[in-house]
Amino acid sequence: MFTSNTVLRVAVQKSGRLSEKSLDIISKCGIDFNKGSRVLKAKADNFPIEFLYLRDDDIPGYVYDGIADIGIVGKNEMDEKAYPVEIVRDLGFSRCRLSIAVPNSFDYKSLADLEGKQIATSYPTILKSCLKEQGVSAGVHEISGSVEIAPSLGLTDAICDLVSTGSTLISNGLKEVDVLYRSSAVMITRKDLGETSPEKQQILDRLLMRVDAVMRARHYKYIMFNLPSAKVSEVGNIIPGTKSPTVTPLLEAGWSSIQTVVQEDDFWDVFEALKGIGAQGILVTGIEQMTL
Ligand code: PRT
Ligand code: ZN
Repeated sequence: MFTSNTVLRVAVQKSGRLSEKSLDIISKCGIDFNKGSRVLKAKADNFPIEFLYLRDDDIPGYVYDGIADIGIVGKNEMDEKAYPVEIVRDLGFSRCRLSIAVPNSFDYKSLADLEGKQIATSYPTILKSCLKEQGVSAGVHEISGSVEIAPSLGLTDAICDLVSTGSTLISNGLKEVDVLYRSSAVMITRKDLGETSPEKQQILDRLLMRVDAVMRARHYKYIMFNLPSAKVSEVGNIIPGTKSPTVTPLLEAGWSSIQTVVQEDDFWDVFEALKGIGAQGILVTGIEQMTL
């Protein structure tokens, strides 16, 4: 289908919290590549893309400079580096928040309580912009790792760090008191990709079509069950948005087999309601890709 030698260069994190899920979404798009050879770059076997394996901090800059055409990175890293790149998709994984945390003994009511105080963070750009927005003047200490130990060392009064479960804060005697910003993994590209290379844009569009199908499928389950045929007309009331489930008569008279998709969030309600109208043999599977 693609006859030219043009390839789309995709920057992904070499090793860390984003790596596995970034490559997983690409795999589910039917793109084959050697997952074992994460040296610096690797070409896909059946799709015109090439991977660059990088530290996440470098991904926004490489995309902006045009060394990579697209990248998968935390939105926090993109906003911290502040390169004018464009988000083409929010991929929704590796969700976390950038929060203010203070020692348990600190009586914190609002950001204004940090006026004149010192805050340690690895995200000075985002923190400074939040402080400025709220009109709070505080000292910002940039630290590249183990931010959570800064208060116990006597270095700062508070920290501003990424939080997902909150257990790191608790084990360091800190409490999360304000969420400044929420993040998830995003796919970014440089703004002029389509103008400078229509061929690369075409590859990206094709990739995005597959990514959308994979992301849509994540929210649905495929469900199969047997039901007394007299109850088939009730399925539409139980499964929202189901216009026409597939209904196949079973050999046993008076019974039908039903196949349809269900939103993951609704699954247990649907399950109970189906049991309630006599459904049997309910089978549920995940869906890899799904188009509208
Ligand atoms: O080596 P490289 O530079 O590529 O990786 P890195 O060590 O800088 O990043 P990495 O792999 O730790 O994180 C990559 C991205 O994952 C981040 O930029 C975020 O977008 C996202 N992410 C999601 C997180 C977390 N959750 C997270 N919990 N990044 C870091 N953390 C850290 C946080 O800094 C704190 O130290 O985990 C600790 C808190 O976790 P909880 O669960 O105890 O709250
Ligand atoms: Zn990093």
